[in-house]
Amino acid sequence: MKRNILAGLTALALLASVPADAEPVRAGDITVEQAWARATVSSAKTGAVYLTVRNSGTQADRIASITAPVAGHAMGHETRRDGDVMKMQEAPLTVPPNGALEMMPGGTHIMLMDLAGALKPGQGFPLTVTFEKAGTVQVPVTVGKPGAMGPE
Ligand SMILES: [Cu+2]
Repeated sequence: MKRNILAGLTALALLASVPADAEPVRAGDITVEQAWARATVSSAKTGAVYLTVRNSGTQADRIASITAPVAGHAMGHETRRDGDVMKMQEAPLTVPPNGALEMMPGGTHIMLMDLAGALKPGQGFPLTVTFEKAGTVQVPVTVGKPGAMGPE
């Protein structure tokens, strides 16, 4: 009996270490899908996560906080063209009612600050996202290639 429990726990641990394959995560009216990050070089202190949040409710919701074990802190960012230069600045992550917030390279994204180490292609990590209304969800993030333009 004890053996079986141990075997079960081992299987669970193995499952947890495999990057989850883009299963949508739901909380209330909110669905989070396709969370991915770009690979980074080891000297990089920042990285970007992209995901899509769908809201089936009649009220807007907003991401209040984001944490990840691979980063010191994380925040919403948007990329804007300023003349010939692309600049990033902090931005609210609002999900419109009966709509979606779609993050993508060159647009809105989640900036990971103070990375503990390089994000390697194929690696996975959990992102904890707290919505003002829907509450907290844990979203599996898969790391794509450097410069990837979408989830693989
Ligand atoms: Cu950014």
